[in-house]
Amino acid sequence: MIINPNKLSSDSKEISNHNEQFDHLANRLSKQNIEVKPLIDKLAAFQVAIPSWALGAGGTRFGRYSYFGEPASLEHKLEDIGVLHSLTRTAGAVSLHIPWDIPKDYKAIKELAQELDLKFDAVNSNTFQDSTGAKHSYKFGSLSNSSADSRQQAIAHNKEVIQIGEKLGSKSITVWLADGSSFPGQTNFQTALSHTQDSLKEIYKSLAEDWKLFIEYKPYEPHFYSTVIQDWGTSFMLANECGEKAYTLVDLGHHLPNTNIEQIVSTLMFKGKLGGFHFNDSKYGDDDITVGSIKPYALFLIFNELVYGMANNPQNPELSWMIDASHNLKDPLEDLIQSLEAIQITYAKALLVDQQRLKQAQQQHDVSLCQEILQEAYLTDVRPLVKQARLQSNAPLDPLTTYRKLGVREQLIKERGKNTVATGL
Ligand code: RM4
Ligand code: MN
Ligand code: MN
Repeated sequence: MIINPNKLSSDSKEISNHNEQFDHLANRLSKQNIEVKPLIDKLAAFQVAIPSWALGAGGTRFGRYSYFGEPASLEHKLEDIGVLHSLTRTAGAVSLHIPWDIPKDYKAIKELAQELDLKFDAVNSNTFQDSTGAKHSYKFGSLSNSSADSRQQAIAHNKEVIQIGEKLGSKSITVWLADGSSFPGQTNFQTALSHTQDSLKEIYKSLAEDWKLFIEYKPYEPHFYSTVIQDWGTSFMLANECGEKAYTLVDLGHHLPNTNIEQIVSTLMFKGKLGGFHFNDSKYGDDDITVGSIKPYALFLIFNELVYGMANNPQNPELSWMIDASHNLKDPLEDLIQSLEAIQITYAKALLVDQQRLKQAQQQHDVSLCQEILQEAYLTDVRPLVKQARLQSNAPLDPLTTYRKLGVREQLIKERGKNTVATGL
């Protein structure tokens, strides 16, 4: 389904309401010497990739409930992302998960992506499941497995993922490993780490000059005693061992409760080694729920460091942004619209932080003022800025309401039927 652009414009009453609110805020901000236009441009330019696996109903260990009209093919998935992009103009990329979404016809897929104005962002390998007919199992690990056969198979898979990405115009590969152990004594930590390092170096060798390797970390799950790449330090060390095209990837859900993620982001950007970033929110673990739905202030503090890093760390490359979320109850498209909105809102708030004043207050050890400066930005209702950015990009002022008004899900059910099941988790 492709939304007719004529249906996306907001009505004149909505626009005049918005104009009023926007002018009010813009006036206030210009009195604080904040230039509004460049801020809006930054918001409009901020694009987040949608993973091809996140458009279906997510399951838990206990069940999977469909919400109907799920995408049954990669083409459908691109169309879903196209819907998100036309409603928000901030979802201009797709991140493919292989082997879940191997294109059958590359030319056709590239043409469709172009038509929908979507780029191919990082490609993701998957060695956390056995593919049907696979010769060797990943039950006891992939890149770290004590069996050379399983390791070789996992390395070959990653190389194939790079080749697929090359054909589509991707420029990076994300490696997330489920490798670890569930019982003390089950594996030798050093052997597993050393195998992982060697395997990653082998994969790294097949990267083209302009490609990047992102190494994702996660403390636990699916294994409950140890994970080979458990934290940013391990990922950073491996990235350094591989070389300058290898980077750490931070996924918000991949931390133990209360971890200071903003400080991790800051350290990595200082070292020029933050390559990718996965958005989601969580209460307990890798919950993969809607961005900003649980800890919006934590997200703001993280964004504040990202904004600081983007302005002050030219040694760090442009980041690959992706929403990494799963949808067990909500319509995924609605959930993703809410996540995209939360990202824009939080980014806008972080852009409002008066960095100069903050620096001065920090130098004067004026702790209370430092907090005030952050709060001032955080407590500003920035929604008129986000709406203005959308208006500027010909997107509707209110994407979720428009999605419902246009009856997108109903239309998808009509086109695809009730019982389609998307590949993914
Ligand atoms: C993992 C990790 C990866 C994601 C897979 C599906 O937990 O977050 O980034 O692609 O899940
Ligand atoms: Mn992730
Ligand atoms: Mn995850």
